[in-house]
Amino acid sequence: MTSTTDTHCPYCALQCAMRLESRPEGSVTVSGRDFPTNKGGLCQKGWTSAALLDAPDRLRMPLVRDTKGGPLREASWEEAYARIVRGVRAAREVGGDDAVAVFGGGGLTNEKAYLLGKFARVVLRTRYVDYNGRFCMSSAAAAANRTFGLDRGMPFPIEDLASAGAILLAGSNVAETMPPFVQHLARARERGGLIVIDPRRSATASLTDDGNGVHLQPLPGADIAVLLGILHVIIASGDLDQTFLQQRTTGWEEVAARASTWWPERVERESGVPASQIRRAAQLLAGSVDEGGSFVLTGRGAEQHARGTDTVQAAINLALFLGLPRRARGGFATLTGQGNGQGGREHGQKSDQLPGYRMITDVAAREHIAGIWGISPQELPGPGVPAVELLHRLGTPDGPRMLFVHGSNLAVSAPNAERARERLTALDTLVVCDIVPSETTEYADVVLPTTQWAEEEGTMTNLEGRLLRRRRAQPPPNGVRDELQIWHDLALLLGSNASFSTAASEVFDELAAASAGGRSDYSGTSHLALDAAAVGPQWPVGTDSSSTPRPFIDRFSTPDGRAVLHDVVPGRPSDDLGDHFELYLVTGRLLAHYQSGAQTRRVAELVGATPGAFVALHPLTAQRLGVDEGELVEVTSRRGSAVGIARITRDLRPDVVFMPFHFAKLQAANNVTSDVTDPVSGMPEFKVSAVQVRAVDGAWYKTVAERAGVHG
Ligand SMILES: Nc1nc2c(c(=O)[nH]1)N[C@H]1C(S)=C(S)[C@@H](COP(=O)(O)OP(=O)(O)OC[C@H]3O[C@@H](n4cnc5c(=O)[nH]c(N)nc54)[C@H](O)[C@@H]3O)O[C@H]1N2
Ligand SMILES: Nc1nc2c(c(=O)[nH]1)N[C@H]1C(S)=C(S)[C@@H](COP(=O)(O)OP(=O)(O)OC[C@H]3O[C@@H](n4cnc5c(=O)[nH]c(N)nc54)[C@H](O)[C@@H]3O)O[C@H]1N2
Ligand code: SF4
Ligand SMILES: [Mo]
Repeated sequence: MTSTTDTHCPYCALQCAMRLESRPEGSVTVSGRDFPTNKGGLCQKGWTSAALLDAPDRLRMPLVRDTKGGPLREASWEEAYARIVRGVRAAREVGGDDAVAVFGGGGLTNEKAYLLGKFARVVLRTRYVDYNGRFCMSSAAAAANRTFGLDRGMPFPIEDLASAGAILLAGSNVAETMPPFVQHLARARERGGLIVIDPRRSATASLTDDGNGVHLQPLPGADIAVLLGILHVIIASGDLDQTFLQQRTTGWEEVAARASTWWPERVERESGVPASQIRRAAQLLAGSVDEGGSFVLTGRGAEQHARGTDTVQAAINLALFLGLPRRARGGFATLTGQGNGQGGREHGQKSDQLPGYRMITDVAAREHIAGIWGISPQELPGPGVPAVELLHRLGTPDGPRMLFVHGSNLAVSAPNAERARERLTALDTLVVCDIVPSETTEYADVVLPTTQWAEEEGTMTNLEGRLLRRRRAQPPPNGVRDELQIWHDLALLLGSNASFSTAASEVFDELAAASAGGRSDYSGTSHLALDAAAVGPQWPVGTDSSSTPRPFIDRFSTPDGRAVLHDVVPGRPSDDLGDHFELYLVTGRLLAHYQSGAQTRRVAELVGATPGAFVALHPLTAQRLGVDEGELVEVTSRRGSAVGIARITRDLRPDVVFMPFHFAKLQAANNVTSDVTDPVSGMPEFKVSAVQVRAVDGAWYKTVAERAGVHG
């Protein structure tokens, strides 16, 4: 008999609702379901997501490596666990509790994110826990926390966008990264009010064609100047919301003074965006505040810079000057990326946080969480370090000697990836838990096979801060274990008597209690309540169980209720042009692939759509470098090189080249990127690197590629 399960997509933060039909012989079909974010729609990755369930090389047995450099071989769970326990003991003998580190992922369910943090702090007793959300959302989170006192990426229901007269997208390419999102832009486009800031004419920038809006195409990293220019015009035209600024914010006078020095012609000189476009963008935003509403939204293009927090801040400042957050129609939001990017950063994978978005240095928070975990506050470790710093410390004399990775393929996705791979090699023991072999499992001493999305129960928190249920449609393959089970088993074997339930609903109840009274309070809901609701609530969901769709309408979450503006100044990228590195490389995403590609490079239809890396460049640049369409080119920075097929296009500025980061080995864009990070958020500068580009000999490449095992 066919069984039907209502769940959500395994991939991005839009968390499109889907229905899975599982047939007895094992085949699964996917269809879209109505939900606020997707209205029944799915993208190509969603449609093809079931293909991953029976990937031919799916991990089905633990693997261990007997000697460094030797092969991985199949092992029993008992043997793999014993190896891990030995590794933990040996590392602790050398370096104490902090000799073991944990790296998590924003794709893990809330239940797993919570238990992984608990495992790190209670069982391993290490301060070294962080996760790939540092690569993703941390600049926006830092800017929101310091301004609003709360980091809920989208502080309103996504459906509020439907009436909008103007929407500014700074560094977000939703047409490829969240295709069903484009329907929420329809009204703004009809009114000619879509504003896209992107150094590329991305698929989303093209949505402004035919009078639907305006595309501002600055130099990478020049957004602060552009946003200050727009603010300059708004202030000069008297379109600022003075009452709102006076009553509900602080710090706006300094920002106004700064903006007064960034007139549009100066911004044009700095960023390359014509002054007329800056004025147009300002008019569109100001003109729609009372006409359907104006919205300012940011994506990774604004954030993944050495000054990412300040860039998001500039966008927030703009929204505050227009008084957007006080309106039911209008506001500022950041578009969270990973499936559980929002929930994953609330419950304790981040080095400085405890569940409920509590700070690990806060005495009351430590007491509360220690109470839930049955330990004394003194036993709780202190704050660790952000992801990139954690990677840098691996295998150094004073750093961690053992690492657990759950839900990240960092050998491909970490910045300056060659350095990251060297650090993995320097570890005594690397444990990687995944559903498929990845470029990171290639470095592992122990590989643990785990369940995936349609095989597990849990909850996710989507980009609106809305809780939803992930449901099990079919049993996992024999030999595979749920991570809740893995942490339960390892806790026992490592001599901990803390409770590690293997039932997701019980873990949720514990998480809910731990979050009670915290900034992201989930205490008023449960699996049962979420199952009964047509659409889940947006947090905080306190004891009265009510949803909080628009937390900032009347007051912000800062101690005095006021939003705190911060003065920010334009500057140059940290990895700037010079020394023969005369072009900027921008990295980003393609429709058909997800992240490091560990999942989507295994789905035939997606590989068919985009088989390998390419390097997009402007015709003038191609001509100057003597590169033809389809030729192999190599992109080199101060750190390393990556290759791809040349794609010549007018969608780029002549001073910018683009590469997707979904491909591995010689095609990995992160061989090139810099691991300099934003000082506030710890986010790496993925979006801009100074590079040189040259055509390479195809025969040479073929030999090297074959040796390195590159396909596509
Ligand atoms: N298909 C697909 N969808 C995804 C993902 C995926 O891997 N594949 N990943 C998910 C995740 S985790 C995330 S974080 C989101 C990311 O979603 P997006 O933020 O939309 O994705 P990106 O392609 O990384 O970056 C967006 C745009 O920023 C532009 N950009 C680069 N530099 C700058 C700059 O200096 N200023 C400005 N204004 N723009 C710049 C790039 O040209 C790019 O078009 O997507 C989610 N959805
Ligand atoms: N150059 C460049 N680099 C970037 C970016 C960029 O724009 N440019 N973007 C950055 C961003 S925003 C992000 S979010 C990162 C993401 O990069 P990664 O952290 O590498 O993310 P994924 O590729 O999604 O890796 C997730 C891994 O976990 C596995 N997995 C899936 N579900 C589970 C599960 O439930 N449990 C476990 N244990 N494993 C699971 C998958 O098979 C996969 O191997 O990349 C960053 N890197
Ligand atoms: S937009 Fe995101 S959540 Fe929706 S189907 Fe595509 S990958 Fe899945
Ligand atoms: Mo992300």
